[in-house]
Amino acid sequence: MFDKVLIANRGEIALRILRACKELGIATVAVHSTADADAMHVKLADESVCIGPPAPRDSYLNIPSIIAACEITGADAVHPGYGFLSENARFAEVLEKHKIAFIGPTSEHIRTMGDKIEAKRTAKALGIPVVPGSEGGITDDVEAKRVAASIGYPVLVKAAAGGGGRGMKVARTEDDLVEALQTARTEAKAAFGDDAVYLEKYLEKPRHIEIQVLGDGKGDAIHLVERDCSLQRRHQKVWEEGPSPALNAEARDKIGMVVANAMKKLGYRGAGTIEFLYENGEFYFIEMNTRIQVEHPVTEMITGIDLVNEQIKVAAGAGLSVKQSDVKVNGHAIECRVNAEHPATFRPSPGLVSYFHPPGGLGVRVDSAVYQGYRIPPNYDSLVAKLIVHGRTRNECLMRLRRALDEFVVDGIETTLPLFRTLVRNAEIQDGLYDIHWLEKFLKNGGMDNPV
Ligand code: MV4
Repeated sequence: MFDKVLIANRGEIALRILRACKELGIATVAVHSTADADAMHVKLADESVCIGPPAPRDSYLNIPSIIAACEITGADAVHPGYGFLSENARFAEVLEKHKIAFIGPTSEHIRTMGDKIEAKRTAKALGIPVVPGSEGGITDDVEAKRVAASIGYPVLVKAAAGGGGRGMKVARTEDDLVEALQTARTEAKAAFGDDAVYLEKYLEKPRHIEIQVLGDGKGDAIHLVERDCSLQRRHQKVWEEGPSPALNAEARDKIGMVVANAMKKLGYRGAGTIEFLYENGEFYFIEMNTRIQVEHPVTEMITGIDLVNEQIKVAAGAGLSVKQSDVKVNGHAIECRVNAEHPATFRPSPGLVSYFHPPGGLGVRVDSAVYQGYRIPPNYDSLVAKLIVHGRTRNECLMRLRRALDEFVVDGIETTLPLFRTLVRNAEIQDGLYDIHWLEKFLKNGGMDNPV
């Protein structure tokens, strides 16, 4: 097992990783920017190193500074958390060269899944169902028209280097298509420095369902069922839950086994998420994330498995401590991402948290690095806390969530708590009847005109 882990992240995920290390008896090193000198992850770690100024590119994304922090402190492994360097293949490679373990998959698997065309080709070869579309990239308009005609309109032009919805264009007719290809290429070139695009059948009203996996890197892998992350705004997840209200046990087991078998064949190591669009009873692979995700506690609450603990164990070569038959769905969990933002306009609201009273009680988990008197810096994402609630049934979970939201007090800044108090009382949400467009339509139609 590792002696000392450096956590190349900040905020609640840095705390989450610290806690897993402490339970394994591993010493911890925090790194921080000058804006984060007072941050909770710095206070809770055994040691800390300042790695640069507030701008992420100069600190949390600065590979030489992080390697130097490892050398100075003698850390033998790095956990990247999510965001920042978590899916940077070069970072994983540089660590490998310095004989420092990267708590994540191989740089090769990160690189493959980072290219959406390569990822889709790989998924298909592994037996995972994919969205009908072009075999690889599209280089000319004639080829695009031929593919679009064969899969049928509407089609979606996507950037190979994309993700997070950037560089996507819908085409409903052949005339649209030529324009969509042009704009998608231009946008992709500007945003990612890569103008490669591909074509897919456009799914009109899917749900976003993702499957959690764990692999030992030696050919064993398991799935930990799904999370439904359909409630998003501008490609930012807002509310995640598991299991999905749209699946029955049979559909869950079927797709879960397909994914687990694919990860075995790939020899995948660590935690990963296979993202699908789900429409009319069919799953369509869109992307794979090769990191621990923000919403991982949903899975932890319904399976009782500590995902970060498993990530550390497999990175140390100790294998997984759970088998597929150990994975059972117990009840229901919902996560709300409470952000420092106006609940209707989503304008960021950093600043001093003058009062902070998180909820508690049975089935309530709050993952947060915020404390009363803490000043949320304007330089990073606006996550204040993840409120994760568990219940024996979805209904019990909803009732408990309503209670927990009413208990939660954050003063001094605006938060999205009123949005969640409104959502938890909404009939369609209560019935689980929502797709990826539900939240944006709700907001556009004045859903937050009278917040709770
Ligand atoms: C799609 C799609 C419809 N059809 N692909 C958006 C981000 C990227 N991860 C994939 N995305 C989508 N891909 C096909 N073939 C609709 C979306 C999409 C979406 C997906 C998941 C969650 C929210 C979304 C919001 C808008 C569009």
